[in-house]
Amino acid sequence: MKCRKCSQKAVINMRQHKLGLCKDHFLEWIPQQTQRFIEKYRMFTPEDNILVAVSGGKDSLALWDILHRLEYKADGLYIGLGIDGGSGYSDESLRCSQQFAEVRGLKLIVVDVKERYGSTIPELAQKTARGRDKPCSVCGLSKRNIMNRVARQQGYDVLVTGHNLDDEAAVLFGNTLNWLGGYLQRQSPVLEADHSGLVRKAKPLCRFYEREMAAYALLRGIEYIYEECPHSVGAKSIYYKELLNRLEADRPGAKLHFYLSFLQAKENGLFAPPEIETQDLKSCVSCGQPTTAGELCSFCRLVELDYAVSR
Ligand code: Q46
Ligand code: ZN
Ligand code: ZN
Repeated sequence: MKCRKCSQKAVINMRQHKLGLCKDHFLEWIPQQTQRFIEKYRMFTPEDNILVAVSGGKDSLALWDILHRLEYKADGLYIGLGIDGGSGYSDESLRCSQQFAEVRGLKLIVVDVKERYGSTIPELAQKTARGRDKPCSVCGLSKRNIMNRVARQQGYDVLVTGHNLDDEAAVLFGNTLNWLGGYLQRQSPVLEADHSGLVRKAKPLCRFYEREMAAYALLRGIEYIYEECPHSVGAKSIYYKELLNRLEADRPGAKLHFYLSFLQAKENGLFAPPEIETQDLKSCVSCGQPTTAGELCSFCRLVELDYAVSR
């Protein structure tokens, strides 16, 4: 297969676009497309201060690299979860993130959950009924709270994450299987801050396939952590990704079509407003982020509980 632009040997064939590209043209195409998505969904502008949520994986580091190449003002935020899993997962992901930032002279903010809140994510999860078997819900809740807090406190205009099309299509699939109206309503390439405690969020890679991001990271020589978090084993999202990959193998472009036609349907008003009206939300007395019940949000309740236990 030849590159469509220069007829040299293609390094990637993107069947959904019927497009093959050589290394140089592929590495040019990705930032061009990203810029197109940033503008199309009005994610941010060159004046904005951007905070990139960095995990040390290929997607978040590729995203930071692309934004840097596009000359956006983008700092990184790494959250140390304290997950070891026998392989030192968190240590290795921190090392990849720090090395990436150092080589490019970029600013990386590091928040270590144990240092800041007294317990690692697996330890916090042990203190809740639903987190005992799997720490993912506690982990997700904690990451969201910390990302918002850092972005707001340090004056960032937007928080960006490296979710790719495979991630978005798998979430969409799960939400559709269960017809979760509120979640479907909120799933979007850009999410406005609809509460004073929140920061606006954007996903500039949401239209790239995972394999395109892997190819980009590899061809750019980005050193990232290959291993997935040990707690992701058996996650529903992985099962949904496998199902969608089977569909994609038979019908190239099916995943992209699923996601884009969802966005279109939403624009056409298919989904009802969120189940929880934002005016019903209160502000957490501790961190200021939205909460539906009580004075403290779920995250602050969790870490308060932890302080109480460790005192
Ligand atoms: S990091 Fe955290 Fe994921 Fe690991 S514990 Fe679960 S949620 S799987 S993105
Ligand atoms: Zn070429
Ligand atoms: Zn709170």
